[in-house]
Amino acid sequence: MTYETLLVERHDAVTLVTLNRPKALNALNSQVLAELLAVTAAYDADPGQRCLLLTGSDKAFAAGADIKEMEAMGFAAAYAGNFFAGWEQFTRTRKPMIAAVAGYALGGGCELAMMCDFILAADTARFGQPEIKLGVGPGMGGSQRLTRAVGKAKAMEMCLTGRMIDAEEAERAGLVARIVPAAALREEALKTAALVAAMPPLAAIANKEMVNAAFETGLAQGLAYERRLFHGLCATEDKAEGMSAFVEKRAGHYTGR
Ligand code: CO8
Repeated sequence: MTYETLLVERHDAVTLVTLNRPKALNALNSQVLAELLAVTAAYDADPGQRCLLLTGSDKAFAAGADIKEMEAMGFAAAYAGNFFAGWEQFTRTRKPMIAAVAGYALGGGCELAMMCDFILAADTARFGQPEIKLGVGPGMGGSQRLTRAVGKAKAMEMCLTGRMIDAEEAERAGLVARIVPAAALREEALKTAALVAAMPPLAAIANKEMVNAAFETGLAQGLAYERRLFHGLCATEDKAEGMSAFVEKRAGHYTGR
C-alpha cells in the first residue's frame, strides 16, 4: 500500500513510520489519521513486525491537528461526524509503539506522541498543548494523558497558558523516557525499537497491557491482572525458551508461541 502523508519503511522487525507533511509541519488531518490506522492495523496483523517507531521531521514531530481542516467545522459537523474519534483505534494497537520526537510536538502532535508506549526525545523537542489559544482545548487525550504523565500542576499550567516545555523539562516531568542528541535520534530510536522487537512478542503485548492497566484500574485490580498475565505467560513456548536460554547462557530465540 502507498501512503501520501506517511513514509513507511521496514527495518527487519521494526516498522518505521515517518509523518510526511513537511509544508504543514506534519499537521494531523483526516488523511493522516486514516493512513496511520491502516499502517497500525497492518503492523498489528503482521507477526514478522514487532515494534513500530513513529517519527516526524527535524523541525516537527507534528504541530498539532490541522487547523485549516478544523477552521470551518462547527459543532454539528464535529459531533455528528464524531470528529477524530478514530484516534481511539490507534491507541488500541496491541503491539509496542515508540514515538521519536524532534522539534515541535504541539496539541494533537503532543497527544499523538503520548498515545505511543513511550517517547524518546531529541534535545530539540518542544511539547505543548496550545489549543486554548485557538478557543478550544486538547481533544485527542491531552488533558488526560498529559495530566497522568506530568501531574496536575504542570498539565494545568501548560493547558491554561499554552506554554511549551523543552526536552529537559519534559524528561524531568516524566513525559519522555530519554533525551538523545538530535543528530542521533533516528539511529538511537531504531536501536531501541530493535531491542523491543527482539523481545518475546507475547510478553511484549502482555507487558504493554500490564503497564497500561496501571492507568485504568485500582491497585488491587491492577496487581491481580498483572499476576494473571504472568501466570498465563508461563504457558508459552517463549517462556520456556527464555528461561532455558538464561540457564544455558545463550541467546533466546522467540517465536511468539
Ligand atoms: N495546522 C495546520 N497548518 C499548520 C499547523 C497546524 N496545526 N501548524 C503549522 N502549520 C502550517 C502553517 O500554517 C504554515 O503553512 P503556510 O506556509 O501555508 O502558511 C506552515 O505550517 C509552517 O508554519 P509556520 O510558518 O507557522 O512555522 P513557524 O516556524 O513560524 O512556527 C509553530 C512554528 C510555532 C509550530 C507554528 O506553526 C504554530 O504555532 N502552529 C500551530 C500550533 C498549534 O496551535 N497546534 C495545536 C492545533 S489544535 C489541536 O492540535 C487540537 C487537537 C485535538 C483535536 C481533536 C478534536 C476532537
